[in-house]
Amino acid sequence: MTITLYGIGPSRSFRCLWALAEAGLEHEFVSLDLSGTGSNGAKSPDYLAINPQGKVPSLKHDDFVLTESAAILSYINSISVRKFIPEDLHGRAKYDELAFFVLSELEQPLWTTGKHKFAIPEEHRVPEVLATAQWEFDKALNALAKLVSINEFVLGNEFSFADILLAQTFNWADRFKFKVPSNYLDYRDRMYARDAAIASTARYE
Ligand SMILES: N[C@@H](CCC(=O)N[C@@H](CS)C(=O)NCC(=O)O)C(=O)O
Repeated sequence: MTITLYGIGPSRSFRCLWALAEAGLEHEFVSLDLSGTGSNGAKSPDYLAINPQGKVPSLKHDDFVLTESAAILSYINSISVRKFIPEDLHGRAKYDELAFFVLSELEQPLWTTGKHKFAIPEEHRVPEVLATAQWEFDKALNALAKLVSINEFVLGNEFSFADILLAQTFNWADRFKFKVPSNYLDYRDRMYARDAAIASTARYE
């Protein structure tokens, strides 16, 4: 069984690196250049055959290829002996709810900022949209506070992959200089102090 994760530094691919480390699954990490078209370029023909959008992360498990960070976390959980996503009906549903919320609501203002600052071609960037991003992020934070209360972990009393999704997104917001409440940053710090997170950070630093 060979697992390869394609990604780049502290991007969404960190979610998957971290999850692989929590699960103790051996893997190779291939660091890509996001705009490159040559070898190790995310826009090279070889990589586009794996991920037609030329995005990261992508996971290859023998011949099986999977994209989308949250789907990759679910897959890692499925092949891991230890489980990191609740298995009971309502626990799993609450995990999905939070995962979809992070991807469709919380991270969107961050991604909008990234796209309009550097990720999309200059002629398509709209600087005016940046001022709206913090407002949208605050709105999502208010919704998050109604959805879950974060104690030691975000779902119940155990670490789950929901903690990876949420802590990595808070970290992303902090790196992008968004205002993040201090209790959420404390939670991010606690999660990033886990052995698996520290070991995964060391993979790209
Ligand atoms: N929904 C995807 C988003 C993937 C994504 O947009 N990744 C960014 C890096 S974090 C990327 O590859 N950007 C390069 C590009 O848009 O060309 C996921 O969660 O995996």
